[in-house]
Amino acid sequence: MRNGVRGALAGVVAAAVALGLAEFVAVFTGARSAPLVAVGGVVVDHVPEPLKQFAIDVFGTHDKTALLVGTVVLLAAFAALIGWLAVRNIWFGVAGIAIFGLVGVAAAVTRPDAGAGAAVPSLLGAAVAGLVLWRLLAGPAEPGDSADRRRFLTNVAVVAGVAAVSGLGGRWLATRRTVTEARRAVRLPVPASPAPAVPSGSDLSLTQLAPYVTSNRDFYRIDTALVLPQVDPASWTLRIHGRVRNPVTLTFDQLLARPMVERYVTLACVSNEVGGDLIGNARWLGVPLKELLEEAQPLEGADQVVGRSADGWTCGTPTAVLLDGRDALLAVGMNGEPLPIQHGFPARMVVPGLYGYVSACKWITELELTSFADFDAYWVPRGWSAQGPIKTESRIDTPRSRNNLSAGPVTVAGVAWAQHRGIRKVEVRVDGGPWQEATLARSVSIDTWVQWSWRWEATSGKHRLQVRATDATGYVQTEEERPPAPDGATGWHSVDVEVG
Ligand SMILES: Nc1nc2c(c(=O)[nH]1)N[C@H]1C(S)=C(S)[C@@H](COP(=O)(O)O)O[C@H]1N2
Ligand SMILES: [Mo]
Repeated sequence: MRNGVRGALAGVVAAAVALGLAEFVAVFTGARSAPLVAVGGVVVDHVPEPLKQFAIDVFGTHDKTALLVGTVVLLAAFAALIGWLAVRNIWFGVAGIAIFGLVGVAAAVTRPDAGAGAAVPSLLGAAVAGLVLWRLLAGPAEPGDSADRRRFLTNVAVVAGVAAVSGLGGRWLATRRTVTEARRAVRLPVPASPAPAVPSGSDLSLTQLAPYVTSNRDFYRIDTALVLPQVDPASWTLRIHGRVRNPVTLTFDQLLARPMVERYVTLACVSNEVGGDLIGNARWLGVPLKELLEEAQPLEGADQVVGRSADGWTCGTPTAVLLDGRDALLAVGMNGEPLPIQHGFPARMVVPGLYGYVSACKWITELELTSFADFDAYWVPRGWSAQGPIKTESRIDTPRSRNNLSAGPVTVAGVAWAQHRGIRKVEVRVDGGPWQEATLARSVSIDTWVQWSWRWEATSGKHRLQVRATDATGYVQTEEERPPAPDGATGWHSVDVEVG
């Protein structure tokens, strides 16, 4: 075996065992202290906006998996290079590993929620990797010495085995230490104010049309968390503090003991492109944020409520919006279940009419009253607006461009939304012709989206279908095409179809 190949192989297994052991140790020091997750977290927090949007566009909600896989591939390449250099001089190898170890340590200890042991996984991983590299490459290889070669490959296999066992073992232990059991044990109270019944006819039940109520399983997920925060309701508290007369701290039991409100609210992501699916409608159970804030008594000038999560993410919501009487909730239930872990268990905010990035804090642990002048929430320094009211939008769900259509009647249908204003009208046009009014289905309230449908007498050939909505304030959805940043995409959704 050539010395270069030998070095590269040694480098890769040394890196693998470092990551595997770190993964295992991180079960005890916190999932976000594992070097991959810590470095990935730093990348997520600092990646330039266009690159982030690109990742969301290409990988959708798999953007995080793509980041982790990409990091592993890059790391393997660097590890091979370090091993290759180490053959020339072992100190190159040691120095290379030390640098990677320090990067891991630096990332882990600077994460917002870093615990005392955050440096341990990277330190231990780097130490073992250094030792492994040194042992594997100790002594010059004899060209053509097959016993030596066999010994080397055996050692490589053993190290790879240790890497796999510790890494997979760590993963397995981590999945056993989730709050899944604690979540299952939660008994949600019966709402003092139940959600209105979904009127019949709200859901047209068409195959390609998004159902009126989105199931928890199908509900979109957007957040910066590379590993899901596991927040134990037994030790959870919500602290309402900052510019308040009367700071309040609530335990989960105290929260559940309060009278609860249940409401349908459609949540939407500001990153949603025109025609995109980062939107969903669920039945949320929770305590009105207005009541909690009024107990805390915001002081004069506290015009922003900052929601802060267990993993240090923040959003900033206008205090006035939370007090204006809309059904803004500190939610604990989603569609009749405790919040799924990925949707914020044990508690999150839900505010009708505002994009999620300014209002929907998951895994929430704090509400801090401050002002917009004094504090920028997570996405604001990254180029997004401090204010994020949801824009009036509409989408065509059926037909889709790949459908085989034949001439004659075709049902065109979709959803439209303008949360907390309500939808007054939806119109469709074909090939830039006159706008034709669609039929609106019923909906529970102005805080949810609404389905619409329109019967089209399709003629053969290629056609362009377009939709626009008018909200209850009379505002007509703009044709102007704008990207999601800084405060939500605009433009009309178009679908090009071919009728046979
Ligand atoms: N802790 C935390 N909460 C968060 C986010 C986040 O990154 N971290 N993202 C927000 C954004 S941008 C959106 S659109 C909604 C999405 O909520 P969902 O994942 O339950 O659909 O969560 C919001 N709450
Ligand atoms: Mo979002």
